[in-house]
Amino acid sequence: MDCLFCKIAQGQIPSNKLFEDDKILAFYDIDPQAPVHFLVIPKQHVDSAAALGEQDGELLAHVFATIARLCKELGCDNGYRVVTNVGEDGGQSVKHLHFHVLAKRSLAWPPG
Ligand code: IU
Repeated sequence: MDCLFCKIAQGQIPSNKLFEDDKILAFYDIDPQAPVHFLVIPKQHVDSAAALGEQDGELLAHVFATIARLCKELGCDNGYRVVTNVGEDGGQSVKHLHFHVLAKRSLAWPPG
């Protein structure tokens, strides 16, 4: 499968890494929308959040615990936003599940 984020996860394409283990990778977004903007992806390919099931609970807990830890380490003490876009209307451009983490500015709601 020709998937950009699979290649990033496998180290075939370089990224600005924040954290990785055998299950997930966190790296800075190349087009940051906030002073802190990183992505967290599962290393194993998942198309989007629409493909997640009950069996993925442990992975998701690990993703969110890692996000909380990284945000603490980065000093995002005033809060942060976690977003995952799904499909065309959701604004998903890369078809590999990823969680955006945005912080260090006040974020508007609702999104555009
Ligand atoms: P989206 O939710 O699928 O639209 O988000 C994809 C993100 O991936 C977007 O914020 C891009 O800037 C980011 N990105 C990246 O970090 N590195 C890349 O090589 C590519 C996209 I292509």
